[in-house]
Parts: sequence; C-alpha cells; structure tokens
Amino acid sequence: MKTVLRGNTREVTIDTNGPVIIIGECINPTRRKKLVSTLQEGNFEYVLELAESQIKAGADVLDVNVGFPGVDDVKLLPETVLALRGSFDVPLCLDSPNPGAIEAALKVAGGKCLINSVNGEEKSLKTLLRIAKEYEAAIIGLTMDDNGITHDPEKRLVIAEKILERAVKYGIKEVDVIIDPLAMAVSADSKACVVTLETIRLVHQKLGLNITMGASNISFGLPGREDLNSTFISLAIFNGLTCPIANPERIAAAVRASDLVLGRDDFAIRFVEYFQSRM
Ligand code: THG
Repeated sequence: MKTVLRGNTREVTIDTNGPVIIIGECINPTRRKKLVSTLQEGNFEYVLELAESQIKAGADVLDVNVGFPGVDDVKLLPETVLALRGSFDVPLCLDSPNPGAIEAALKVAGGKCLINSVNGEEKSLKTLLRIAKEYEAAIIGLTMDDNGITHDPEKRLVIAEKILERAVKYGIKEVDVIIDPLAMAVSADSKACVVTLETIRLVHQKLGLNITMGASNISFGLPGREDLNSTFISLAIFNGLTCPIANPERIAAAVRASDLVLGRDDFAIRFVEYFQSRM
C-alpha cells in the first residue's frame, strides 16, 4: 500500500513495505515557549529554523501544529503553512483539532497534505472527510470514537475499519487513509504501549494500511526518553508502523537501524549514508 504525499513538487511515498518515513514533530508548541512567543509576534523565523533542522536530521514530512490557548489557528495555521512553503518543498501534515484551521490551511498549501487528524466520532467523520475529499488530502484516522478511548486492541481495529469504510464512501482512496493506533504515556498506564503494539499488528495484518503514531507521547514524565522512544519505535516498526511522528534528531538512527534489520536496506546503503551525514 503506497500513500503519496507532495510538497510543491517533491513527492514522498509512504510504503507499507518500507522504508519508514519520518514525520517531524517539532513544530508544536508543547514545551516550546519560543514557538508560541515568536508566532504571537508574527515572526516565522523560528518555525523555519525548526523545519530546516528537522529536514537535515532526516524528516521526510513535517507535522505543523500551532495550537495553543488564545490563538486563532484559522488564521495562524495557513500563515505558517505559507511561510514553510516559501522555503521548503516537503509535504506537510496539518495538525489541529479545529476543522476550520485545517480547511484554511489546505486552501493555501497546494501539493498533497496529510490531515492530522480524523477520528471515529460522527462529527469528525462528517466534517473532515468532506474536506479531505474536496482538497484531495490524505488523512490520519485516530482509533477513538464517540465512546472515547478503548484499551482493547480489537476495538481499536473496529474503529479503524469504520474510518476506512466511511472514507471510501466519501470517495477517498484506501491508500490515503493512514491509521493512528494511539500511543499514550506508559508512566500513567503500564499496558499502554502493549495495547498500541497489538493494535498496530492487527491493523497491519487485517487492513494492510499505512500506520503512524505520536511516538514521543509514550515517554512523557520519564527520564531516558530517547532510549525509550527508540525502543518503542523499533518494536512498532516490526509490527507494521510505517510513518511515526517523532523528533528526527532523536529517532532517525533507530529508524534506519530497524529498516536495516528488517531487510529493507540493501547493502546497508541508507544506514551508512545516515551515519556519514552525521559526521
Ligand atoms: N497522533 C497524531 N498526532 C499527534 C500526536 C499523536 N500530534 C501531536 C503529538 N501527538 C505528537 N507530537 C509531539 C510533539 C512534541 C512532543 C511529543 C509529541 C514532545 N516534545 C518535547 C517535550 O515535551 O519534552 C520537547 C521537544 C523535544 O524533545 O525535542 O515530547 O499521538 N496523529
């Protein structure tokens, strides 16, 4: 299964047979006070710096999240997208809980974006699937619905199936549906990661779709985040994860190593190139 995203002209293919595509997470106000303050001043220099450093570190796609309390992201998300588009040709993953902001951003983005995110709630399906179809965007489907978040992987699979079925009814292609099995803090729930890994396995086996997740979510509140995230990402890739949202500076090595170990990197070319580029 191949999901093709596009910047202005550059295409990125997310392929269920690998190699793994990295969606850079760093354009996100979570614990980045500087991002909030610069954006509030209408200054996009820091966003562009975050984009450049992530691309250098191995990001293939950039997640763009500018939501924080008090901000009008219907205005700010498209402005940020335009600033990024002016300097970089990478595909964008538009990350907002506000469909108005997503639609406003899609209007100016061009290329082929990823909508982050749709979920199994009726309201979400109705608004966002129409938008995805109209702007020919791909979608991330979160495996939660009107009943909230279930801890049963089989039930998460059922929600993934529902999102896929509804998307196809709206005329969205199956390849343009990427499933998020939900990654949550393992400090709060010791089974959180096991549930995510099992959901990935099921979605991969039963639906064969591309799979993403917010890989860094699992390590909130813990030390050794880099080791923890890398370990989790490797296990998840083995089970079927194809496009994690993560900090490329911290996880690119584990991603390249996983592809190599899984037999998707002939002659270790990508692996060696990655380490050479780091020297
Ligand atoms: N699924 C989908 N989208 C998502 C998430 C998801 N988008 C948002 C989030 N979860 C993924 N993005 C982040 C961004 C930053 C961090 C975690 C998840 C993070 N930042 C560091 C911190 O808080 O300490 C600071 C930055 C850094 O380490 O470099 O952890 O689950 N579809």
